[in-house]
Amino acid sequence: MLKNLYFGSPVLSTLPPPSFSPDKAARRSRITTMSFNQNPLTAITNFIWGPSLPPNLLISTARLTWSTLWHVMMSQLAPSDSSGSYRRPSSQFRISPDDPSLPRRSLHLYVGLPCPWAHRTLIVRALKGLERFIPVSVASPGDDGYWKFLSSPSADAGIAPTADEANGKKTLKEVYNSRSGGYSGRSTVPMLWDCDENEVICNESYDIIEMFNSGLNEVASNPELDLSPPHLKKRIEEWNGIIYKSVNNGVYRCGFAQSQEAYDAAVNELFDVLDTVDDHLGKSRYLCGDELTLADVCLFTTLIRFDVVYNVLFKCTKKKVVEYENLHGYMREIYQIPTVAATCNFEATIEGYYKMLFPLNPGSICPIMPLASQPDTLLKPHLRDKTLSQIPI
Ligand SMILES: N[C@@H](CCC(=O)N[C@@H](CS)C(=O)NCC(=O)O)C(=O)O
Repeated sequence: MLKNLYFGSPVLSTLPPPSFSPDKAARRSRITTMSFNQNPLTAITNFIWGPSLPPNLLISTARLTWSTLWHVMMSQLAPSDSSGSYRRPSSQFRISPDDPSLPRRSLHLYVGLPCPWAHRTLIVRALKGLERFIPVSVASPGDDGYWKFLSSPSADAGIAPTADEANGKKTLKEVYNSRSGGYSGRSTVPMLWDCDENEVICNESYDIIEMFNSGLNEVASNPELDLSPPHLKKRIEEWNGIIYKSVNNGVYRCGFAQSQEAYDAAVNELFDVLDTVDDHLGKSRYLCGDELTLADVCLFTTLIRFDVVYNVLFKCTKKKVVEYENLHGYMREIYQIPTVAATCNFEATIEGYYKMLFPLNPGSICPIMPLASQPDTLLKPHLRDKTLSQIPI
C-alpha cells in the first residue's frame, strides 16, 4: 500500500491519477511551451529545470570551472605578476633609428588595424610620405588569437586587411618563424621585415616610428617634417614616460588585470594622468607646445580607441574622451590631419578587440559604435583655436 509521504496515512484512493502528477503536468507544459524558434540550448535547459535558474550546485560548479578557465586563458593572453597586474612582455627585436644601412634595405611593414602600437607606425609612415618605400601587409585577428592574412587582397577602399604581400604566408607566426633561426616568442605587430635578408628588423613600435621619422629622410617624400626635433627631445621623453605607463599600457593594465586590486590601481592611475593631460592641453596645442610630435602620435592612437573599446571592454569607465574639455578637441584635431584619418579603420578595430580578446568577451558580440566616435562627428570643427585663445595671459 502506498503511503502519503507527508501524513503517513494510507492514501491510495486519494492520490490523483498518474496523468495528473504535478511534476508531469509541469514537464508537459514545458514541452508545449518549447517554441520552435527557441535557441536549442534554452529549449533543453527549459525542459530540464523550467524557466527558473539552474540548481545552486550547478551554478557554483560552472562558476568555479569558468573562472579557473578564465585565469588559465588570461595568464596566456596577458602575463601578470603575483598581485594580478598585467606585465607586458618586452619586444625582442630592437633597432637604432639612425642605422645608416636602413635606406638601402628592402623594408616591409606588418601591421594589424585594431592595434594601437601598429597604428603609430602607419601614422608616421603616412606623415613622412614613406608609403611607396615601405609597403605594408595588414593582418587580421584569427579565431585562435593569432594574426592571419587574407588569401587574396581585400577589395575595400582605404586601409583594410590584406594578404601577406611580402612572404605569401597564412599567418604572422609563419613569417616570424621563417627567419633563419626560427622564433619562439610572441608574434606581434607592428613588425618591420627585411625582404632581402628574410629577417625581422624590429618589432618595437617606438623604435620603428623613430626610425621612420629620422632614419629614412633620403627616401621620404616629406623629409622636412621632424616629429622629434632636438629641442623637444627631452619633453617628448618626459611625456612618453608618463603616457606609456599610465595610458598606452595603462588601458591594458585595466583590461588585463586579474585581481580587483590590480584593476583599481591601474584605473585610478589612468584617469589621474588623463586629468593632468587634459589640463595641460587647455594651455598647450600639443603635448610639447605648438608642434605635433611623436608623443602626440602615441597618445592619439590610445585616445581614438578609448570610447569605442577601452571604456567598454577594458572597464576604463570613469570618463569617456568625449567628456573631456580639451582631450576631445585635441584628438579630433589630430584625426583631421588627412593622412591620419586615412589610417583609422573603426570597424576592423571593434571587430578585432571584441572578437580576438575572447576571454574578455566570450560571446564575441560587438557593441554599437558611439555616435561621438563616428568619422562624421570626428570631422566636425575641433575649435582648438577658440579654446586656446581663451587662456588668460
Ligand atoms: N611593445 C610592442 C607591443 C606590440 C603588441 O603588443 N602588439 C599586440 C597587438 S596590440 C600583438 O600583436 N599581440 C599578439 C600577441 O601578443 O601574441 C610595441 O609597442 O610594438
